[in-house]
Amino acid sequence: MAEEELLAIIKAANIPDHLREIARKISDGQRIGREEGVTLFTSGELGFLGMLASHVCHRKNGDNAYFIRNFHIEPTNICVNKCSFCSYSHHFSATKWELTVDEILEKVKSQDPEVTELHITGAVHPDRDIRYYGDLLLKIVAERPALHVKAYSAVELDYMIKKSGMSIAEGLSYLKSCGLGSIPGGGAEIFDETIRKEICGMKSSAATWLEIHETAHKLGIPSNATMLYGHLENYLQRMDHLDRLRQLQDRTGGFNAFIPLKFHNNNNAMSDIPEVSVVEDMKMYAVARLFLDNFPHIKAYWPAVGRKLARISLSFGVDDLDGTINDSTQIYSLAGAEDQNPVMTVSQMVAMIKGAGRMPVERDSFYNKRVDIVEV
Ligand code: V47
Ligand code: SF4
Repeated sequence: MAEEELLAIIKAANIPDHLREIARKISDGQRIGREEGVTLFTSGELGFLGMLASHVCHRKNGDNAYFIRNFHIEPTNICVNKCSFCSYSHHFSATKWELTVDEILEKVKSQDPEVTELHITGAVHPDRDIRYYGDLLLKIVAERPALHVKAYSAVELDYMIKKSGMSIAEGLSYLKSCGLGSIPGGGAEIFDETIRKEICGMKSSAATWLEIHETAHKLGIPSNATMLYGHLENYLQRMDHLDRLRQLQDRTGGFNAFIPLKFHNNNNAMSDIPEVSVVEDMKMYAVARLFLDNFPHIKAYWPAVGRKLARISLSFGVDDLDGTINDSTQIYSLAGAEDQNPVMTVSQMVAMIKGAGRMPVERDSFYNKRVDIVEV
């Protein structure tokens, strides 16, 4: 939709003046503030938010909706922390696992040669240090040199780097030299200190999470950012989280994608909290797209949100559906997400994106289009 068309709709639409003013700012490419974000959550109707977010999404990425051929490895669920929302760590899950290096390498070897990215994240194991994780990267890269390895959340990194006695910059440089390509967005949860203390008080602080990502960006290691929403936090706390990310991105430009993660309430210490509605999920995607004007991509992680909603999210500011995943991730299946065995073929991914009226683009880890995009 062209700017003039959007402006005409905004002018004609029967919307209150304060929302019209926010829409005008967005159409003009101006930044909106935290309070305006809260207003969008509280009084922006879903259709209105979808229209604005789709407009901004199109301005940034055209009709493109990205996916990647990837797979996940979760090395262990044995954790030094005890986050209340977690269904995955050995504290709550019925199973307890730690893969050996050989088992991890077996998973790498057995992947389709067309897969381009490996995502590694897991619990914070008390006995494993930075040399273990560095050696693991070296072995993976020796096995599959072309594979991009996006590995270790800031919380895992914080633990292994502190244990080694290195500074953050030294630890990250060492891991980069072993083959670390980028850092996933996990562990951000919610930055607001009061809520963070309540739901994951043992975890690395918000300041540490942000410092690790900022240092990584300065070392040329890109990363993603997440936010766990739909539990105890209020709208202002969500906006505070987005604002801290936007400020960091202004300084470094190192974030690729923002991924809102909906809280799932099965099998954890927060099971009494009901999950938020689909309307709330779509509002979250849209407000993220409208506020994070310096983030190139908003990702719907389909194993967390479900296939149907992932498709709908493409009309609420989302331009990335993550990937084919393969069946090894358990974080969401254990927390009650609909997909117990998350895997999608390229054909399914392409069909899903086309069904939403968007252009499927197979990307690499840096959002470059792969030349051999598969048409089905
Ligand atoms: O930090 C854990 C979340 C995250 C629950 O960077 C839960 O491309 C909802 O960060 N309900 C880890 N969420 C996963 C993650 C991620 C996933 C996909 C792609 C990328 C990326 C990153 O999972 C944790 C936490 O926020 N999580 N338990 C739960 N019960
Ligand atoms: Fe451990 Fe991560 Fe679960 Fe927290 S969310 S208990 S850090 S595995």
